[in-house]
Parts: sequence; structure tokens; C-alpha cells
Amino acid sequence: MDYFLTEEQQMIKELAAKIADEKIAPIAIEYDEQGKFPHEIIKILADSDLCGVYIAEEYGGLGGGVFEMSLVVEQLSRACGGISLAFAGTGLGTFPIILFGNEEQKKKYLPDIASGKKLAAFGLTEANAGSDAAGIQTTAVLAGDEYVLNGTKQWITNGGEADVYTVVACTNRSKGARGFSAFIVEKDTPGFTFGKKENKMGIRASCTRELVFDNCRIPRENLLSKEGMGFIVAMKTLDRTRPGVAAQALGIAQGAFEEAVKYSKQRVQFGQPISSFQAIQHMMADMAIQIEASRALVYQTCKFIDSGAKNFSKESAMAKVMASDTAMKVTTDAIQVMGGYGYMKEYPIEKKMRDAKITQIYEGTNQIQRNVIALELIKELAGK
Ligand code: COS
Repeated sequence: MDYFLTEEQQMIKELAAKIADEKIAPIAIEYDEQGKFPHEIIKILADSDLCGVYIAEEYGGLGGGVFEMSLVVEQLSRACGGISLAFAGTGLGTFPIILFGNEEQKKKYLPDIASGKKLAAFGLTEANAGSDAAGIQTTAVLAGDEYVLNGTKQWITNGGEADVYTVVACTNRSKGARGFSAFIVEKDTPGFTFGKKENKMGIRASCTRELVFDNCRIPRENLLSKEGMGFIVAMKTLDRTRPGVAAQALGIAQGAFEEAVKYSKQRVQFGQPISSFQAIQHMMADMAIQIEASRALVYQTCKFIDSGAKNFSKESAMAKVMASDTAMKVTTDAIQVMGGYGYMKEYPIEKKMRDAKITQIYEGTNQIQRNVIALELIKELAGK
């Protein structure tokens, strides 16, 4: 399908695809097995100017938006959904600054992220606050010119590897969701340490750790927006980054589909390639339909967001649900096409199924997304 990308978007897509095919695909299995963080790939993305595709030109980026970010994530994820996350997780950690940072904060942090010199991460989730994001317990107390942070964030993508962390903490418990605030916390701030690296089922090249704040003092000027805006910072960020998860899922699905097609043309049973059997052909057709439908929704959602639309929670959630459910179905079916070989670790396909699973869970489970969609629909219908 031709999505009528601009010349620049086409270039971004092709560059990311080339890096995926030539640099990521050959190391994907090794990095998955060993849980290695892809520093070399970040360097390559930086040298190719891709780290800042979604950051404004005045801060050293390419001036694109959610769509450009998603094009990169999709292509990198075709080769490895874990390695792509060093880039995508940085986007998640950076959007709070893009959306809510003041001029000084933007000037201080965005250029180094755009150049790939620094990675970012987003700290919202806690042990008892996953789907219920308003249940966070981490506190930030103003003491003179500093905020003092205490608490532990869990399962933070790029934890320990990132240099810049955007963190949501409670500044006034009596105000509920209106009592949270968002902060920028730099790595190596005294009182800020990391828990052990998590041993995950998939996306194993990505680093997931706890962020531990123990009387961690940060300058008052690291507050993003105003006190009380933390929940809104988180929600508006997630509205913009969930299409990135969708793009990751889309890339994983596309990569699995390509492997399955290649295999079906080579694998001979009953004297002919299995691609000549209708049972396989129909599975291929269904995979292709689901992938293309997901891509159409993800791309259009990204364009809608980048057009300056005000509210896109529903569309963003729809794109994430559609693409991540597709990734799970397509990777499962790709293994089915490849039979016993698909189940073995020698082929890159079982990894894609493991990588796909998280896209139905993180940045809000698909059940939470369905809640968001339904509530928005009810609001829309009430207005009619
Ligand atoms: N944009 C702007 N404002 C939003 C918003 C959005 N997308 N979503 C909620 N808000 C506002 C609401 O309007 C409400 O404002 P008021 O206090 O003025 O009424 C406030 O935020 C609280 O919203 P709500 O009452 O809907 O909050 P809930 O506690 O019911 O939680 C969900 C809402 C479930 C949607 C939220 O907790 C969520 O997104 N959970 C998943 C979290 C997640 O994605 N975790 C992954 C971690 S990051 S990897």
C-alpha cells in the first residue's frame, strides 16, 4: 500500500530499514539470549541523525513528530522488538519535556537526546500502581529550592542506561490525581539508584530496572509544568507514545510475516513447497490483511496527532490495541506455518512471539485501552 510518505519520511523509513536489515538482524538473537543493551545500534542511529526525528529542529532534531518516530520504531522492530526499544523508550521519556518543558528545560535536555548522546526513560509505574496509575506512592516534597524524592518506580524501560528520567511523584496526596507532579531527574543524582536488571520473557535486549529514590534531592527548576500537573503530563505523553508501541507491534508482525513467507517457499513437503498449499496461503492472506489494516490505522492515527488535533486518546488506544493484538496473532501463526522449526531457537521467529506479548501489556494494558476507547465513545455519544 502506498501511504504517500513525504520525501523526508521515505528517507527516514529507508534509512531505518537499512539499519534494521544490515546491523540489527544479524545480532538480534545474540542480544536476546544474552540480554545485551544495544549501545552500538544507538551510535549508528545517532550517526544517521535518527535519534531526534521527533524533536524540533531548534533543539537539534529533524523536526518530525509521532509519525516519523513510529516509522523508525516500526522498521527497527522488524529486526528486533527489543533493540528498537532503546530508541522508543527514549521517546517515551522525552515527550514529557517536549510537551511540558519550559524553554530552559528544552534547551538543556533535548539537544543531547536528539544527537543520541543521551537516552531518556519514563518513570510512572510502581509495584502497586500499574493500570491504576493514580495509585502511585512515590513522593516529592519541596524543601527550599529542592524537591526531595522518595519511592521506587518499577519496570522502567532504559532504567540504568538512560541519562534523563521523567518521573511522576505525589506532591499532595489529598488531591488524588490532581496531586501529582512530574520531574526531570538526572542519572548520578545522589539518592537515585537502580534495582536489578529484570529477566524478561521477551524484549530482552532492552534494559528494565527499578528506579530507587532515597532522599534524592533535585533542583526546584526540574519540575515539569506546574505542581499538580503530573497525571496530565503522564496521560498526554501516553496518548502520544501509544502509537509508538503500535508501531513496534507492527514491525514485529511484519518481521514474523516475512520470515514465514520466506520459509514457506523453501520448505518442501509432499513434494512441493508448502507455500503452494491453500491452508498455508490462507494463513498468509490473513496475516497480510491484519498487518495492513493495523498499519493503516497506526499511520493515520500518527498523522491525526501530528496535525495538531486536541484529543486523540481514543484513536491512540485503538491503534495500540489493533496492532498489538495483530502482532500476537501474526507471530503465533508465523510459528504455526514454520511448524517444529518455528518453535526452535535457531530461527528468529519464537523470539518475535515473545517480543510481541509485551505490546499488549505495557503503556497501558489492552484492557485499559478498551476502557479508554469506551469512555471516549460514551462522551462523544452523550454530546450528540
Ligand atoms: N488526557 C488529558 N487528561 C486526562 C487524560 C488524557 N488522556 N486521561 C485522564 N485525564 C484527566 C481526567 O480528565 C481527570 O481530570 P479531572 O481531575 O480534571 O477530572 C484526571 O486526569 C483523572 O482521570 P481519571 O479519573 O480518568 O483517572 P483514573 O484514575 O480513572 O485512570 C486511566 C484513568 C485508567 C486511563 C489511567 O490510570 C491509565 O492510563 N492507566 C494506565 C497507565 C499506563 O499506561 N501505565 C503504563 C505505564 S507507562 S509504560
